[in-house]
Amino acid sequence: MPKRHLITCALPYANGPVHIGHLAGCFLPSDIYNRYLRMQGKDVLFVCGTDEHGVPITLKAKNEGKTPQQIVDENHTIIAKGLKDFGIHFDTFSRTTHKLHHETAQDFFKNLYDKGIFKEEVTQQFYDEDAKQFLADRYIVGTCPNCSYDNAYGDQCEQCGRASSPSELINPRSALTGNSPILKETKNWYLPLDKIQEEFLNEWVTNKKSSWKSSVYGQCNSWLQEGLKPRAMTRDLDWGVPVPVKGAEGKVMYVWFDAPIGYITATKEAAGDDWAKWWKDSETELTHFLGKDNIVFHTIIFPAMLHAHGEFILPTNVPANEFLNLEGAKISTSRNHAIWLHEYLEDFPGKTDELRYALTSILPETKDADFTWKDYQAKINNELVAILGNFINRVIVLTNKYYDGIVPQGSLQQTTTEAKQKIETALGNFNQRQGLEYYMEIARNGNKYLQDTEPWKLIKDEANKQAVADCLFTCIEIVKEIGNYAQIFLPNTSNNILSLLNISSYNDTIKAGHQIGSPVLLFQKVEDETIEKQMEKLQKKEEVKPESNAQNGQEESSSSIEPLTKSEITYDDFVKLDIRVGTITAAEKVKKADRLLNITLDIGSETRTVVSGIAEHFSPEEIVGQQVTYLANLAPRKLKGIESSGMILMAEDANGKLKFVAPNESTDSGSVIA
Ligand code: B3M
Ligand code: ZN
Repeated sequence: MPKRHLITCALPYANGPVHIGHLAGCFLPSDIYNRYLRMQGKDVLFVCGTDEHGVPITLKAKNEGKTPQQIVDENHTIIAKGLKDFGIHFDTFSRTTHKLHHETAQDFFKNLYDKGIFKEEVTQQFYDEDAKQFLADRYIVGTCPNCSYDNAYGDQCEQCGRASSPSELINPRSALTGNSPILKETKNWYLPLDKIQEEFLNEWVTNKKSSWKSSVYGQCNSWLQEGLKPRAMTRDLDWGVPVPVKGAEGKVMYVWFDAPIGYITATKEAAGDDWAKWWKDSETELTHFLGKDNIVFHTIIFPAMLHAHGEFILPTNVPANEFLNLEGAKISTSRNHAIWLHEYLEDFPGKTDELRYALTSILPETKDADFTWKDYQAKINNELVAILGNFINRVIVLTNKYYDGIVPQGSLQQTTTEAKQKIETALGNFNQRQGLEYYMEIARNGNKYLQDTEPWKLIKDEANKQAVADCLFTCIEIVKEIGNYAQIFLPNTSNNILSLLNISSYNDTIKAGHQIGSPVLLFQKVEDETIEKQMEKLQKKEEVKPESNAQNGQEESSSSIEPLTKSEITYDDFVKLDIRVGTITAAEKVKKADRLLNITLDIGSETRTVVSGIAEHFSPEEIVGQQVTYLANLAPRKLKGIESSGMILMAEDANGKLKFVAPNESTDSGSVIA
């Protein structure tokens, strides 16, 4: 059992505000985990802040005729407010432009430098002679060798998504002046990731195999299998943390070097002189929350830095999430296909728990998820209003009606212990969607209990007086439990329930004779009109601009540094796959799972059941008769209680649309694909 828990949430990049993808990717999951641990009485510190260095900020400043500092000041304020309004409860929300951060990052760099960890290397880099500065990859534009888009960046083409390096661009030009850059020598300091891999990372990562999410471990492992290369930790740029060594004048740290050190700075801000126990005591458990595009930085580069330094603990877990899509398409800040927190707050004042709920119920924990306004409406109307709100309202109304709001003397007929245990186990394992489902079970069971007991019938007969009292006494306890766990998922609602129950804390015991409050509805129905308006707004907002896939605004998403290709496999590996043609003979929706279809597949020799996450793309009726490509020997697994054998392989286009992969003419079910 760790003595204390340090939770970090990836630092949002301060070149723009944050949207629901960020909320679902890491803010909500980290906040839920933080609230869950605190409820268990654990010693917790939860830190975050804005990541304020890097090239995109300097480019934005230039385009808008502002200074980089102005850009990050503006965005820090907007981001901090949005997160606070959504109840994301950091102990501190710091900034990487703070003086303390510069000092902390410089101490760290100096420590590695003094130990002789860095390799100094002189390389040729593009240089703009008019602007008199070296050009970061983002400052170089040219024609993409892949799709011929002529405004591709040096590190990535925004049209086709291809990661590249500036030297691959056709006709490279400087984004500052439009001139053709020249190549000029410059010295930089490299972290020898190849060496650190050998002496440390390989083994450290291998040990995480059973405790980390398979997606996180898998990504990490594929980087290691490709073999890491030394990576420059300094840049020729004038915006960032100055490199504190001789010969590095005018250079700053690579933004991904200083950003994670921001977690340490934020800890210092929160804990003052006491900060070191959070980072240097092996009894602290460190958990990093982030989106999948930041995995490599938190599982490889930052741990390599911490290891090289030697005095710091390393993360115990990095429960990264996948991406959230919006209305079936990737969230894109450049196309403005996004729901920004500050806009939601304007359109839905006071309705932050509603969005927290809708997002938590679809968190992209194991694969990309899709937010739709229709689903938002359904979740609120059919779950928050119809189940949770309805139960609580009935209990408060009945208690007021039968007992003038005074809790009757009764005995507990039901407990919520089982649901509580299930919630806690799920949250402890980072299964937060599931945790929310168990949470709603408390309200569902409460409704059922009330419905089965029918106090409104019992009350008619004096002989049942005690039974009515027992029922409402029990229901009030259930309401209290719902309020108690709402502290994790729905913080405003939790406060509202305190007022309904007229108590000041969930530690208070509610005894007979206690006066509760009057009924007030916790949630309002979302009308069709409201949703239609939002959908229209989304369409109007979108300008036709080339799309950027990354859900970050950072200088380099992981895909733009090295291609995220899977590692090579041998022919022997390949022949292990038993791929067949199958024919769908029946399909139906899986209950309580919007994305899943239960498919019956004819594979010639037998019939298989496959649960497939394609329900949002195809209706059951339209796919019967469809031939598919089927991976037959994938180990079976249970999904929503149904055993699913094998997997139907799908093609996904650039817009995230799924398509079946079928033989070009109908063939026998079971035909082998090889
Ligand atoms: N700022 C993520 C991003 O921009 C990046 C995270 C830093 S965490 C140390 O999406
Ligand atoms: Zn391209």
